[in-house]
Amino acid sequence: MPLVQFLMMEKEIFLSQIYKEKYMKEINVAVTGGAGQIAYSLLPRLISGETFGRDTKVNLRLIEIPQVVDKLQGTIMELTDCSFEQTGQLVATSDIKEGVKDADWILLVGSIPRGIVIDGKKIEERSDLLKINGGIFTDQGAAIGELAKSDAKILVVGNPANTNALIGMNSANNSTQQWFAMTALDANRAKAQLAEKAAAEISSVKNMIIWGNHSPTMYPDPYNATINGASAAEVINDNQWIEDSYLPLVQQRGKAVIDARGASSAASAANAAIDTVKAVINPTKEGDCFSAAVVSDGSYGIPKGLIFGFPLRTNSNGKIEIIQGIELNEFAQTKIKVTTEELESEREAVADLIG
Ligand code: NAX
Repeated sequence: MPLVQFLMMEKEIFLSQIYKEKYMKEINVAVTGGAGQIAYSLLPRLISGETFGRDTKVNLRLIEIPQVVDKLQGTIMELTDCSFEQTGQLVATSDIKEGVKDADWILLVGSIPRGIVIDGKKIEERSDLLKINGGIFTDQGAAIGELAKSDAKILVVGNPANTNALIGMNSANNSTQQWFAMTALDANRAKAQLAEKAAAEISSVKNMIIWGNHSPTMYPDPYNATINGASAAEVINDNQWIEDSYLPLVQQRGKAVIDARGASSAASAANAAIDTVKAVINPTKEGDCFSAAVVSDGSYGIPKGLIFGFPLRTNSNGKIEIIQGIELNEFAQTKIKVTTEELESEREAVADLIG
């Protein structure tokens, strides 16, 4: 290589290093379940500049259970080999306190799946699952409340996501931090079905609201979703399809993916987590909303304190608001009642964990 070209390259590397050190913001992001399949798709996108911006260096803490934590060294090698300019420190730990200390964002992806055998018993019942994961989320919540930043944002992906978030938030007991449970995958699935049925571009589907629980009782609202500005249900004009095909398809999509792939949704789940983070940190465009479950303040008659899927927007000051004034027809009200009752019964099942 000619000397001049070599010197120019060296100069560029030197300048980009100076730029990085001088001007880049730095944030700390913690992810539990770091060795799991969702994390494998999620982690590179958190440190590539795509999610938090090209001017933000991301220090990533990967948290796993002690039996698995060594595997994270392989993940760290791969993340290092991506060679992203936005990558800061990469740490693997099984100590939740070390992981969440001074964290700006915490993605709680890890949880115990249905069907696992614990002490000779196969965990199938939702109530058992709630209790087992509840134990995890009390400890994680307490560590977050005490050690993460006062304006930390916490996104719960691990199922049962809403009630795990409820337990974590109550344990954290830190009112300036903000907890979310993920329903963006449900929203993306619903948008895709509506666009396909209407033979419309996916970009024309807006205002997709997932009401309630991230479970088969969720209500992916086709009346308030819009296609090119008009109600999706009106554009599609086929109530039978909405009731008999669309709703069950979206509500049962997770199971359909498992049946087809032999494993649960991972790339699309990771994508939805990235979508949620971006939606929280960037102002929401006029006429649109994003979907996530947050603590109910009583809006739409939902009992206070439940972690419930609402239509949300991020305002220009970065504040997250529940969008008010959405019309709910009788059909919607019946569906929302079912998912509310399910969340209330989940809250009842973990009453001893939320004080
Ligand atoms: P995997 O089983 O591949 O990975 C989970 C990882 O979490 C494992 O490596 C496990 O060791 C780790 N883990 C368990 N307990 C932990 C703890 N206390 N601290 C730290 N790590 C812990 O599952 P994956 O496919 O990645 O799914 C993760 C979770 O996402 C599951 O609960 C799954 O049900 C849930 N999902 C939630 C979705 C949503 O829309 N909210 C959709 C996709 C997914 O089903």
